[in-house]
Amino acid sequence: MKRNVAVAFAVALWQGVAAQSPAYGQCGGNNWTGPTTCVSGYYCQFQNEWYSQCVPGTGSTTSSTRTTLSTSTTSATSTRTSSQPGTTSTSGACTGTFTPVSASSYVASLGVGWNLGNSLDATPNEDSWNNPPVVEGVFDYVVSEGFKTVRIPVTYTHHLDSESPNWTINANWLQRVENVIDMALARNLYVITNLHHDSWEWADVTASGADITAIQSRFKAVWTQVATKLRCKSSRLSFEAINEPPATTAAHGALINQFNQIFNDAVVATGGFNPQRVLQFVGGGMDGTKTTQWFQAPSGVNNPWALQFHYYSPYDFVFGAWGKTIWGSTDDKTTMTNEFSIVRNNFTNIPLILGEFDVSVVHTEPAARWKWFDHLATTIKSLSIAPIVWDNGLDHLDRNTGIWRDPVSIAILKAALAGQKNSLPDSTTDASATTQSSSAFIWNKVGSEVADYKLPWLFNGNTLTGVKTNSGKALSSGVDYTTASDSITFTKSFLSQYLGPSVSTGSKANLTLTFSAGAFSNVEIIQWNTPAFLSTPSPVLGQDLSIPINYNGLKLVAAVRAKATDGTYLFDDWTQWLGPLQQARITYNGQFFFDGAQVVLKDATLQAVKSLGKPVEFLFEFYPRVDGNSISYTLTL
Ligand SMILES: *[C@@H]1O[C@H](CO)[C@@H](O)[C@H](O)[C@H]1NC(C)=O
Ligand SMILES: *[C@@H]1O[C@H](CO)[C@@H](O)[C@H](O)[C@H]1NC(C)=O
Ligand SMILES: *[C@@H]1O[C@H](CO)[C@@H](O)[C@H](O)[C@H]1NC(C)=O
Ligand SMILES: CC(=O)N[C@H]1CO[C@H](CO)[C@@H](O)[C@@H]1O
Repeated sequence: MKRNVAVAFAVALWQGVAAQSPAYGQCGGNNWTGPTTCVSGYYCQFQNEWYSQCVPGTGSTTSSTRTTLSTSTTSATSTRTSSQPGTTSTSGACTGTFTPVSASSYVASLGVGWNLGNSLDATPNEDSWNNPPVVEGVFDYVVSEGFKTVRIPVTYTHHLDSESPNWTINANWLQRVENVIDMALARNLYVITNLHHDSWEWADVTASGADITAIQSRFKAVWTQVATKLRCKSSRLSFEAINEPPATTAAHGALINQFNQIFNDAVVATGGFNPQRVLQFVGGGMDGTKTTQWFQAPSGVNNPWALQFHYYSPYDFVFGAWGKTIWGSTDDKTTMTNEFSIVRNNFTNIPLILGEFDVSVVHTEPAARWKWFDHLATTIKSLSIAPIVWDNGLDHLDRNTGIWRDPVSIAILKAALAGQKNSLPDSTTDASATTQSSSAFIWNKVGSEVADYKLPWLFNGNTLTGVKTNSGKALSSGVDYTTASDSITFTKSFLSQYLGPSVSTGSKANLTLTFSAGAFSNVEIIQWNTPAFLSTPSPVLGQDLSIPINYNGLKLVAAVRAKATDGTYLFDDWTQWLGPLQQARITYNGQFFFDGAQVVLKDATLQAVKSLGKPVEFLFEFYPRVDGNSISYTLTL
């Protein structure tokens, strides 16, 4: 949501003041020659000997002498009711301790990190999207899974008491943010917090007519309040300027560099422990390419600082576009290695944090996904980049139950960061393939006799040390399975407990495989048949079309092909140049999605069928991705 009218008004006011300092402006400090009083509604608050600032309220104006500081500090400290560390008085020094740390040692301590995504950053409220309100227990789940760091993104836009000119953040919201950060700090986690969707809600420098001066003064006002609230927290807390600020040109990139400068100056000016806190700067867009092209560090920075960037590449695999369900060829790996090396080589001496990356368990094939996580983890480990996995609440931690939905990916990250090699199920990597295999599954089709089942395996120097079923039974090597240098074979006698020509369809067992080093892995045993639609509802333009389905096996759609009966592609004609598994395939989320009970064609897809003016055949394809494991649905609108 844009508020261009309001911010324009803020600028007019800003420029109109001369004798008094503006909202959040400086009003005192050593060698300060400017105004020492504030505009109406603000008072001049002592921050440190170099800086006093106009903050909202009617508190008595504090003189900027050392003597006043000592007095007010003492009285504030003595009247504090709790001894909780890291609290602050409005005008005084901090209680608690702060252990200064260099940015490189900070980054080296982060271990594997997790994002509390779609919570405090959700809009308008914490529970408006897909997650329950944050409770302490969430951080216990995070600690017990082995994470050392949480990134807590926060959107402030919808939590203001007043907008222009003072942008006062609601006190309850600021308190809520502090409380959640305290939950994590109390568990000795490293914590990173930021301004999150503010980046596109009001701080978008690419928006037409964007008033840059107004955006920047608001950015300063918001950071000043956040940093003031958190200025006494331990050195485990780090501030990140802003999440993924939109930028499409070098000029935008230069503006984001100014944001970093404003952020640095505003945070330092709040005093407390903030002039020593680790700060994280960002480049326009925050992806590796734009960051290397445009990022320039702010000047006069005395704080330790790191550079944060994000990675969601390749787009088609990560976001389920155009039938890209495989990953892990030599080319795929080389591309990823190069993308990270370019960032590292542009910033040889700068501590780097990968603040977001992820491939979703919701729509990707596990063997391909695990290869992606493993190559990412080993690459960034070799480049000393700290990883913080994105989690919107649907991908990794179920925040209600504490269940990690893809524990293998997390184990892969942790083991690779610890310098171990991971053993992985092999899978198809050739982009010209016509079928896709995956050793993350043992399949048996209804009607087929069970036989020994060989899974090609990438041991990566490790040996298989044990296999257990999800009911806890240990398998017997040589009886239930045998291993070779590049494969594991499960025997017919073992598999016959679960599978057979007339066994009902569905997931029958999960096997946990452990190795001499590295992460554990998982093989799911599935009896399958071609899925079937339970009904074929009539499409209604203006609505998504949901088709109930019996998956008859794994509840995962691999891809959807959309072609008119005369061969015309519904979308993206150029996909004819891709491999046979990708031609005419449409894109997850924007054009279709699915859950355990239905597949859904988005309204945008129905509209495209209508404007094409021809019957379109949708071919829904499933795993195993072999000929015939698909169902067709033809739509005329
Ligand atoms: C913020 O500005 C508005 C509009 O000028 C004003 O009504 C309000 O009292 C101000 N709030 C504070 C806390 O200064
Ligand atoms: C820096 O990044 C650019 C891409 O933005 C890349 O072309 C260049 O090779 C990188 N420099 C180094 C030393 O890797
Ligand atoms: C195996 O694990 C998958 C993924 O967590 C789950 O959906 C499935 O129900 C499990 N199968 C069994 C038999 O527990
Ligand atoms: C940069 C500058 O002018 N610094 C002066 C600030 O004021 C002190 C006295 O309070 C001087 O000693 C500095 O030279």
